[in-house]
Amino acid sequence: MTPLYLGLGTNVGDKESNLRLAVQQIEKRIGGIHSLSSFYQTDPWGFISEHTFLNAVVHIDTVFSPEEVLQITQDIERNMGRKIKSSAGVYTDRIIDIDILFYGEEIISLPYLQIPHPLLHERMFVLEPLCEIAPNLIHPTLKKSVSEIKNTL
Ligand code: PH2
Ligand code: MG
Ligand code: MG
Repeated sequence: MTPLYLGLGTNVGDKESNLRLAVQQIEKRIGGIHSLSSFYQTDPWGFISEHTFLNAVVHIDTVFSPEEVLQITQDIERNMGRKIKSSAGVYTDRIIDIDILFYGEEIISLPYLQIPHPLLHERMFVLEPLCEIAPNLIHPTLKKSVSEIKNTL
């Protein structure tokens, strides 16, 4: 079993239901929920939209590989009705986005999969919920705890 941290975000539809449904699907398909943060209302980061976000972070213990987790999270996104994926840093409104933040202490740098998430240290909408459930977690490449990273942002 490997500790897996996923970041969840939604900014259209019934956002609270979207997060709850995503968590339910994650539990069913990826592994038991170790902890779930509160839901945080946040302003769109990196793009302009009239729709605010609801963000959360979940810690799961999983038997699946990082690639398998990616396949499953993308399948959950598609099943929940996400049609357009953001690409090349151009973001769009979404029903649900599930991002892999950490997979144990693994460092993966593939064109389609980067772990730890390459932007998590710049995003308060990730660090705030992450700090709520895992303040002492060490970022495997920055070698700092999540709370240290948050406090210097
Ligand atoms: N996700 C993004 C880009 N901007 N802003 C907020 N507040 N929350 C998000 O989840 C988010 C974002 C890319 O996936
Ligand atoms: Mg994202
Ligand atoms: Mg994503």
